[in-house]
Amino acid sequence: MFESKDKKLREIMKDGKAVILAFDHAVEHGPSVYEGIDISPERIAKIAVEGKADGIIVHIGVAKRIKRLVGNLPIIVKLTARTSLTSDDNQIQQIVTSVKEAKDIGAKAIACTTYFGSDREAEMLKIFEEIKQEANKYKMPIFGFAYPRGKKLKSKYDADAIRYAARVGAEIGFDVVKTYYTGDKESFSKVVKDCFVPVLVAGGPKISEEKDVLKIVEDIMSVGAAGVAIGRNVWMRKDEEAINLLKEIRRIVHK
Ligand code: FBP
Repeated sequence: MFESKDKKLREIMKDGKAVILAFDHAVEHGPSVYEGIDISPERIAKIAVEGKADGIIVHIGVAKRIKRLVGNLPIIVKLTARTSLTSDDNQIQQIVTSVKEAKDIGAKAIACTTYFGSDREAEMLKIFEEIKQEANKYKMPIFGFAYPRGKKLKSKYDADAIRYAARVGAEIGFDVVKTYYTGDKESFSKVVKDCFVPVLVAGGPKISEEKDVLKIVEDIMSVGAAGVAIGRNVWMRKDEEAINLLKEIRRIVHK
């Protein structure tokens, strides 16, 4: 049966907005960083389902494990990876899962990271082109993580660099861009204005007060963001707090 990318995207972003739970961190940062937190796939799936997320971003191993637990919750499989065991100068993510593999387990979309500005940017652009060809073939929407990197940057949260990375993501074929928050509404409004596809915001490192997380969500939504793809700020809390916070985020994003 013919299925368009748009139809699949609408299953995740019914009103053009989305609250996605992100969980690729044990690959990117390693388990010991999350000592004391239950990072089992089953727990994260339960938080996503009970918190009524619009989707969950995971690697293929987690996707296979949670598939039967999540019911209709759309799974977005992340295709690229790097670990923190490699040198900080080695800013590249390699393809570790194919679009076909993601589709075969029932994923509704795929995700991949591109580090714009990295010394290895050219390789990453080539990797994205390979992913895009396959994603187009299988009609899978692409959630592209547009993250600035590189020696020219003082910080990866530099507002102009985030604006630039998000724009490039839209130009080269990301269906949805996920990027960092710039830290203030004014600069983030420029990121959204110049990025002609929906922009989701990453949550970043855990913020202790929930009200401060919700304030960021209010702020980004007020300047036109399409929602969040948030991880640590949700699942690093106790189960009930995580679930309630997700619901609160939902209330703001979908209002
Ligand atoms: P968070 O909401 O926890 O920041 O998760 C979003 C995310 O994009 C993850 O998917 C990814 O592992 C992480 O941020 C990467 O963050 P960083 O580039 O700071 O390592």
